[in-house]
Amino acid sequence: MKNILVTGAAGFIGSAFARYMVNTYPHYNIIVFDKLTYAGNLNNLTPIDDEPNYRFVRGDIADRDAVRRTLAEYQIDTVVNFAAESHVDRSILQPDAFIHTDVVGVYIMLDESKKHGVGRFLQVSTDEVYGDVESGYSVETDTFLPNSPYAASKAGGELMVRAYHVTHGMDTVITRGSNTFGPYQYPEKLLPLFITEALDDKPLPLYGDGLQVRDWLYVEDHVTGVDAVLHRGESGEAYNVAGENELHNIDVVKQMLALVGKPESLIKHVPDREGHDRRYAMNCDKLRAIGWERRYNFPDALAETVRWYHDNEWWWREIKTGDYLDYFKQQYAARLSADAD
Ligand code: NAD
Ligand code: TDX
Repeated sequence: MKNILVTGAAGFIGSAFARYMVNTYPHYNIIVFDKLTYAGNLNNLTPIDDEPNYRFVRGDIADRDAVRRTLAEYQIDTVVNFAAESHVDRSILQPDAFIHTDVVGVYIMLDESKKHGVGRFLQVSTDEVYGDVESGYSVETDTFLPNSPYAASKAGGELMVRAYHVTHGMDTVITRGSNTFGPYQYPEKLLPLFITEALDDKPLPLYGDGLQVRDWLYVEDHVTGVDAVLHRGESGEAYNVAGENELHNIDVVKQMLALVGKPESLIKHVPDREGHDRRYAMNCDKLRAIGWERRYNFPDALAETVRWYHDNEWWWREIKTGDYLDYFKQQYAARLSADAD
């Protein structure tokens, strides 16, 4: 590995991965390729702007010519694909972009990578491909049962990765991460949305009874999981990256409110998300077997995250304007004025 193309790395997890890789492996060149959709933000990459082993290229992973040119210009030998439409609620409102990026985009990246002779191709995927897990823990060989258009599009992308490995012998690996949180997360996901709304004393729209279970993983631990699979994962295999930290949504929100110093009366139960999965939970023994271990515990990581949003209003206030407000209105206006189901 020498020249690594990291797609989607102006977003939340990809930018954390790019910052980590640039600093951890000064002998690798890290080329970020990102379309800069609403979720892409160059402010996420300013900490590495001046590093000699970092470059940024603006482009769409579904744009064959742009992908081909970039692979050639930077003599790319390794691809890590974070690029995706990533928000379940948006996939319910408008699924088109999810098919474009999470299915077609993955296919174009694979096809051009094959033609260019890329070595390792790592696809970043999600626990949501397994669907609702009533009891027990998902293992990597479980059947896919995706329930949202987002989860279905991620599953489609993954299956194409598998096909290129089996059919064309490409060296592919896949990571399936659980619910990730930390600094620089776009304020549409549960924690950054609720932290920033709570800081402004606004009501927090908790879907349904709030008893859904998610497995919370700190972004820095997700990043080292991807690194472990990139360097030590077996070709053709998928690896779960889990927080092993299951919590009901309502308990996550209460812990967050205590840290922000705001009352629980801000919580407002609103009508549920359509097709809302009750629980995700994965076993990650396979990743541990290749030497990964988590370094962060949830209470400290949540406190650090709350502190970051408190100290970096400049980052999120700039985002919560314009198109963001249109989305917020579409997703929440009726919910916040309705009674919960
Ligand atoms: P994000 O929405 O914060 O960032 C996505 C990035 O991809 C943005 O920078 C955006 O500009 C870019 N992008 C979108 N479409 C593109 C295209 N067609 N071409 C090039 N760039 C494009 O997402 P995130 O939360 O950082 O998630 C990153 C990856 O991790 C995704 O693949 C997601 O499915 C996966 N994942 C996320 C979580 C989570 O909890 N956030 C958990 C597991 C897996
Ligand atoms: O306003 C809200 N109210 C609410 O109750 C929002 C935005 C969320 N929720 C609930 C829905 C979920 O049960 O909180 C939980 C977490 O929601 P999200 O932050 O939207 O995450 P989730 O739907 O679980 O998906 C996340 O984890 C898997 C990421 O967004 C995906 O990209 C990742 O693949």
